[in-house]
Amino acid sequence: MPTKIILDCDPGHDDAIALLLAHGNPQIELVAVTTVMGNQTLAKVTRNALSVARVAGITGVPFAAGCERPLVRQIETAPTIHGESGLDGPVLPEPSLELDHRHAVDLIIDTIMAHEPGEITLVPTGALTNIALAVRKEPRIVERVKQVVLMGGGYHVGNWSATAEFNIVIDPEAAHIVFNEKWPLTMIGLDLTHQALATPDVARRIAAVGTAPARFVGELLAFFAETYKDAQGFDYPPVHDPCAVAFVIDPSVITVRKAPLDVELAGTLTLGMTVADFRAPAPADCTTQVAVDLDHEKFWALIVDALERIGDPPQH
Ligand SMILES: [Ca+2]
Repeated sequence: MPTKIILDCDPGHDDAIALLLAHGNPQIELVAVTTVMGNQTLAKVTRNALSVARVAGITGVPFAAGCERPLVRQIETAPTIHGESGLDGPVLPEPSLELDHRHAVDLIIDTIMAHEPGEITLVPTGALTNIALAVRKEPRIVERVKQVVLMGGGYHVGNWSATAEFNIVIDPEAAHIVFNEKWPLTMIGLDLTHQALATPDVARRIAAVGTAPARFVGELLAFFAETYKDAQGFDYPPVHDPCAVAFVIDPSVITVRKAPLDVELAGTLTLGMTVADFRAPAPADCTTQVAVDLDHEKFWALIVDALERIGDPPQH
């Protein structure tokens, strides 16, 4: 039985690859895709999600737009990493799917409540604004989801500040809500995703797939490589978001460590820092864990496999 996931995202180069992986892998059933502002404005990332759906040939999955600003703070986007469109590099096809009429928060709640307890896994790969509001509007979702596997944070590095990661620091109050609910939560942070580097060998293997979606990913990675080199000094770009999907597909791709987690809301140097308490032993009631080590070969093999399975979808 495939695992049913809701992907809550802000595409975003790595979100786009996460969406392709979720669609192409047979162990994942994508039951909803929701968008949140972040890498770019809500309008841009929502359009990007629908464009990627067309590239991937995704049909029959509801897509809904969510929050256009953080809970408390002003919107902050990342054009230095993702460009003006949020998905610069490839030509983005005109979307062919219609957006669901519901707000993302309602689509998330409806989807979780319409399934059996333990059926839905939440995979947030952007700011946690939609998820936080969903929890506040319908608290019963906490006990109904199987687990939350999110890309965000980091237990010893930041990228948007010295100590904080972008998805968390742009809406730290939302992250605080999500990290403090008693659901099983895995934080796939920068400690892990900085191991998911798209090396030249990875680019060659993706190019060898030879399909339109694989070329699309190649163009995303080429743009991402340039901005990551210029803005963050990386030799090869870290491809964050698909790591969360890969963990849902095959937990052996990522080594995890149980630790209580919280989000700093008051620090002048540490706002939005995700603080992991590694003092042993972790308390018996601890429901959170952090990603530590990535199996680089297994991870990229999953991406290549998903692209091979997607093939060249008919365009309509
Ligand atoms: Ca993202």
